[in-house]
Amino acid sequence: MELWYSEVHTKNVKMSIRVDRQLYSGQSAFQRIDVFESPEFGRFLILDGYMMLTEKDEFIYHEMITHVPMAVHPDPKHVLIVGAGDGGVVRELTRYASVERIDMVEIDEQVVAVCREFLPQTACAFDDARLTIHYQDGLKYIRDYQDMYDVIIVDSTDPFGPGEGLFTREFYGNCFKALKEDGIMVNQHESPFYDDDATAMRRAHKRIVESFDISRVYQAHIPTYPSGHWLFGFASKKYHPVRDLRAAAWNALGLATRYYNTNLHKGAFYLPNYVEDQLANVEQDL
Ligand code: AG3
Repeated sequence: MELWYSEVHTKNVKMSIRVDRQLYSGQSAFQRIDVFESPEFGRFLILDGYMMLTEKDEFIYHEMITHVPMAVHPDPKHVLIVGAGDGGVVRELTRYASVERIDMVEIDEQVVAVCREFLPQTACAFDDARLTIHYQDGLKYIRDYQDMYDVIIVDSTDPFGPGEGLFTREFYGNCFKALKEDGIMVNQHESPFYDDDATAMRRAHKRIVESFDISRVYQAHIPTYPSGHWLFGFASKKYHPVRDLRAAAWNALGLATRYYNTNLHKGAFYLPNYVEDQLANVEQDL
């Protein structure tokens, strides 16, 4: 008997992973949650049918969404994480001794509970004393804060379903307000490759450019996401993602990483022409 998980990437393309067994399936107040075990990718988490992470390639996503802003900001003490119920960003962030407080806003308490039980590889730092988890909609949470955070990391689902509000002008504007005068926001920024993903990517970029003075996009290779070519947004009030990279200081921390390094950091901001063209069109249309 063959058991396969498939994610439909376009109406003509799907990606399938052979599964040994299903570890969990449940419906929360917000979404369907599934966890599988597979021979190639280890355990993996699916929300509403979409791939969130696998044990084999999650290091790429979590290192790139966390270490890029942390290597630019000179003194990140207070960090907000939006979404991220699997704990991967918390794991990476808690490796920084300089971080004093982490607020995490996750809409779905059940995702955290399921990940604690079935995905210990990512959900391993939820008990860190610096962390406070707020079970709330990030869109609403952020309205109440001003001049509060050094770094905001938006680790959302795709821009439909529970994550939709995290791709709106209102949300980005409020992130700007919630950041200190030299704050940085990064977000998962969809893929430039398939048409529907590229449309979502351009729409997100347009809204971020409208809210932040400095707004660039960087890339990583994530095998289990649509097309494998994924983008992140870097939006900032003061620091440029490449010119203000503090490579020597970051390297002196001695953090062992499997994907991120400070040369790759610079390279990740040099984008293929077809991606630069999509971004330039958005910037022109403003
Ligand atoms: N955040 C979801 C990235 C989007 C994946 N999209 C897809 N498979 N269609 C990942 C959460 C990891 N902490």
